[in-house]
Amino acid sequence: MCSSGESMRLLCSLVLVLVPLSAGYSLDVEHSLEFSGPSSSWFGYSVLLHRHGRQTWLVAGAPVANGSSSLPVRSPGGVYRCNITPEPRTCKRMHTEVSSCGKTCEGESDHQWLGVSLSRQPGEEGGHVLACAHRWKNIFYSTKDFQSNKLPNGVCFSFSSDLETSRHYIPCYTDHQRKFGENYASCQAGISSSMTEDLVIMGAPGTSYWTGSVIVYNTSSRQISAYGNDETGAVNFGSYLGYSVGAGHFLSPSSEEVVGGAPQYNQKGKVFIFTIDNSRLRIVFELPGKEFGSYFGSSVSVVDLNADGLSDLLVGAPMATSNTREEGKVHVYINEGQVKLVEAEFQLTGSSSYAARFGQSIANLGDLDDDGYPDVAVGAPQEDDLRGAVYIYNGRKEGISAAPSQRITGSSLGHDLMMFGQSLSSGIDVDNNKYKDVAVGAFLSDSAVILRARPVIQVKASLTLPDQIDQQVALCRDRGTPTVCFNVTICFNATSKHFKGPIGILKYNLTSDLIHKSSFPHRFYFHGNGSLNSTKGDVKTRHGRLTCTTHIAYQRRDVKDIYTPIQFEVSYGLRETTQKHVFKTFPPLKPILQQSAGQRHTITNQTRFARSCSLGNCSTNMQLSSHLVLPDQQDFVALGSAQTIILKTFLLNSGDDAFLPRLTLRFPDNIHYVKVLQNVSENNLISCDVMKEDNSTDVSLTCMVSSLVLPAGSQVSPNIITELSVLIMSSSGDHGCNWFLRSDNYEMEKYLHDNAMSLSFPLKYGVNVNIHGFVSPTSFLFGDEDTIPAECYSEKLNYTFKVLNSGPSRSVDTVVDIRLPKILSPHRHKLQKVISLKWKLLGLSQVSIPVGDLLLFVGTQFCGRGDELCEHLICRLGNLDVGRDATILLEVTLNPAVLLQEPVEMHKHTGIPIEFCHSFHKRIIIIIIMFVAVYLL
Ligand SMILES: [Ca+2]
Ligand SMILES: [Ca+2]
Ligand SMILES: [Ca+2]
Repeated sequence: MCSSGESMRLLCSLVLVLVPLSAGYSLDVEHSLEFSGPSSSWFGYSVLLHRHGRQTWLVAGAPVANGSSSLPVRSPGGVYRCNITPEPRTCKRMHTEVSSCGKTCEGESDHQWLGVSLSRQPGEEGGHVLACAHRWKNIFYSTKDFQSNKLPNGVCFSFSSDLETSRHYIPCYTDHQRKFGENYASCQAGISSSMTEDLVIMGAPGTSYWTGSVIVYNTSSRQISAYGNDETGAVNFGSYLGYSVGAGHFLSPSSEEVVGGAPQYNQKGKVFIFTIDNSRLRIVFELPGKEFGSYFGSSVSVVDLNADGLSDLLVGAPMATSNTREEGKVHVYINEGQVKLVEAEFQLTGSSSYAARFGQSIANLGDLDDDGYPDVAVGAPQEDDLRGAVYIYNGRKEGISAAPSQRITGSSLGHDLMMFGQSLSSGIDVDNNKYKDVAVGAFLSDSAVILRARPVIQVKASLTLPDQIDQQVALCRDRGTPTVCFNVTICFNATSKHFKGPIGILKYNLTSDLIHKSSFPHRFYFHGNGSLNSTKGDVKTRHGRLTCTTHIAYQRRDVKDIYTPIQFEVSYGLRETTQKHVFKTFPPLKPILQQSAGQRHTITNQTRFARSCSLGNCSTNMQLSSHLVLPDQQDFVALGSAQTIILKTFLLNSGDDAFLPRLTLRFPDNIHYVKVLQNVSENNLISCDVMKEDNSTDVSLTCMVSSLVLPAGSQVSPNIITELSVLIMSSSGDHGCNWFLRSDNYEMEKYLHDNAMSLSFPLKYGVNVNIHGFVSPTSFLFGDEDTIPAECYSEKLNYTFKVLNSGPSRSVDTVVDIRLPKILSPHRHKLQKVISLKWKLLGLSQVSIPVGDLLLFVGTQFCGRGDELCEHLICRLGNLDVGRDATILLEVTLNPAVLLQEPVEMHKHTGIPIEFCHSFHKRIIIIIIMFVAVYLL
C-alpha cells in the first residue's frame, strides 16, 4: 500500500520510521513472576534465588512474620522457599530451630527478625543458604537476674542445598557473658551476610558499643576471624561496622578479602576492606564517605565491573541528599590492583527522585547481556511514593555505564507492589534459557518478583560504499536520463552465545547523505519505499551467517557541493514477533539485540567525490591580507566621532578548491559592524552575520562568498570592504581585531600561517575645547585722587570665562589654568587681588576655592605660559562631555596705585589699552588682563 504516488510515499515515510525496539534492556517486564507471602510479614525484605539440581527456588525473608501455630513465639519472622514454576507458585516456611546454644545460654526468638538477610554459596548448582535473625537473644542471665539485659547475639541458620536441614551459628555467644554492650554481647550478628566457597561472613554492628565488627567463619578450617578494635582505634564507637558485608579479590585476583560497611562512622560513613590474618581481620583499605547523614556504606556490592580479575566495589549511600532529600546515590570504585580503589568520576543516581533511597540495595547480576562485563542492579525502594524502582547498569571496559540501560518501576509491573527494590538477588537461571534472572523484593506488599532475562543477539553490521564517486561517469539511467549512481551494500551477521532459536527478521533504515550542508538538499536519493532520502528493508538472518542486501543511490543533478563527504547511515533492529506459548512452561522471551558501549544499532560509513587536485589531500592554500583605513588619514580613531573605519581585505587561494570559504572577524563589543560594501561581481557577493560570543565580550562577524567556492588559483576581487564604527562610550587605548580565514576543505599545516591576521588601531580622545571670556565692568572712571570717589579705589572686576567642548570626544579631566599679571612693570605696585574664584559645569553644583591672602604681588607684569612670577589659578573642571560648557567666575580688586602711572608707559609695558575719559576729563582704563591656558590631559 506504500507503493504508488508521491503523497502516499511521504505518508508512508512517516509511518515507517523505526520504533524503539525494546522498552528496556535486558530484563523482561511483560512476564514477571510474582510471589506472595503472609500479609504484614514483610515477605520480600530479603530475597535469594537458589538452585538445587533441577529445582529452583525463590527464598524470601519475612522478618516480622508471626510464628507458626505450633510455637508460642511472638513475631519471630520467617524464611520461605517458593517453587519457581509457571503456575501455581506456592511458598513454604523453612524450619529453623536453636536446640541448644551453650552453657550460659537460653535462646529467645521473639522479634528476632529471622530473614533480615539471606545469602548463598556461589555457583549455579547448589550450595548452602544462610538466613539470619540479628535480634535473636540470649536471655540466660535476664531470666535469673532481673537487672541483667537480654543479649541480642543474633543467629544465622545454614541450610543444606536442598533447603531441608539447617544448622545454626551464634558467633557472638561466649560462656558467662552477661554485660550488655561490651565486646560481642549485643553484636546482632547476621544483620548482613555473605558467603564464598569457604567463608560465612556475618556483619555484627552491635559489637563493642556499636563500634561493630565483621565475623568470618571458615567452613574448611573451622576458624573464626573477627575485627576487634585494634590498637589503632581505626573504627569509632557507634560506627555500625558490619551493617553491610561482602567479599572479593581486592589485593590480587587470587586473594580473598572481606568488606564491611560502617554507615555511622563519623556520621559520614566508611567502608573497610580487611584481609584475614588468622583470627583477626586486619584493615587494608578504607573508603571514607563524604556527606553527613548519607549512610554511605549501608550497602556494598563486590563486582568485577571491568572483568580484569580484580574485584571492584559499589557502595550505596541511600540517604545522600543532592537537590531535594534522600535521593540516594551509589559510589563506584575501580580496583587498580593491590586494593588501590579509585573512585569513578561520576556516581550512579538513578532518577534522582525525592526520597527514592537509591542505593538501598545493590546486586551483582553477572553478565546479563553477554558482552563480557558483569552488570548490576540498584534498588530505589522508596521512589515513586514507596512503590519503588530498580535500575540496571552495565559493566564496561572502563568500569560501568553512567546511565542505566533499564529502569523498572514497581508500579509498571501491574501488581500493587510497595518498596519494590528493597532487596535483590541474581545468579540463577530460573527458566533454563541460559540467562540468569533477577529477584526483587517488595516487602511492604509482602511480595517478591522474578524478572527473567531475555536472550541476547549480537549483530555485526557493515555498510559498504565505493571509495569515491566519479561525477563524470553516469552509470545509471533515471527516468531516461543518464544519472550518476553507486551501490550501497548492507550486511548483517547475527550470533548468540546461548540463544538457539530462530533470530528472525532484522529490519533496517538506510539514510543518505547524513552530513550534507543544511542549506542544500541531500545529494543522493533512493528509489523504492520510504522517502527519497531514506529507504528501509528486511533481512532474514540465520545464526552466524552473513546476509547482505544492496541499494542504489542516485545523485541529484544540481549538486554544487562536491567537497563535503557523503555519509550514509543504517539503523537496524529485531522485528518483534509473537512466540508460541507452550503450556506448562514459562512464556518464551523475545531475544534482544546487544547494546555494547556507545553502540545503538546504528552504523555509518562515508565516501567522497573524486577530484583532481594538485596538492596532497587536495589541500587549499588560502591567504588573507587586510588593512585598516582610519578617518582623515589619521593614525588613530577619535572617540565619539561618528566616522567609520574601513577594513579592506583581500582573499587568495593558491591551492586546490576551497568550499564555503569564510572569513571571521573577532572584535571587542565596543566596535560596531556597519556593513560590507558590495562592490564586487555578482558571483562574489559577500554576506556577513554578527554573533555575540558566549562568555566573552567579543563579537564575531562571519562573512561568506556567494559563489560558495574559492576555486583553485583564484581570488576574491576586488577587495572586501567592511565598515566598522566605534561606540561613543568606549575607553581609549589600543583596540584590536583578528581575521581568520577557513573553508570546509583541508589545508596543510604549512599553509595556515597566512590565514589569520591581527589588526590594531588606537582609540584616542580628540577634542576641540574653546574658552572665551569677558570682564565686568568693562571700564570704570579714574581721576585725581582728590576727586575720585572712594569706591574707585576698591574697584572690583568680575571675569567670566566660558569653556566649551565642541568634541568629538568627551574632554576628560579638563583643567583651566588662569594666569594673572601680578604687577605693572616697571612699577612694583601690586596690580590686583583675587577675591573669589568659582566655576560650575552645566547641571553641576558650583565649585569654589578659598583664596584668602594668597596673593602678594611681586615680579613682572606680563604673563606667558609657564611664567612663574605670574599668579596662576587652576580650575579642575573634570569631564566635559561633547557640547557642554563650564563657567568660571573670577572676582578681583584692582590696586588704584597702579592707575597713577603714566598711561603711555602702562600701555607700552602691559599691552593694556588706556583711554582718556573725555566727558569727565578723567582717564579711562579698559582692562583686559588675562591669560588663559587650557590643558587637555
Ligand atoms: Ca575489576
Ligand atoms: Ca554485561
Ligand atoms: Ca533465565
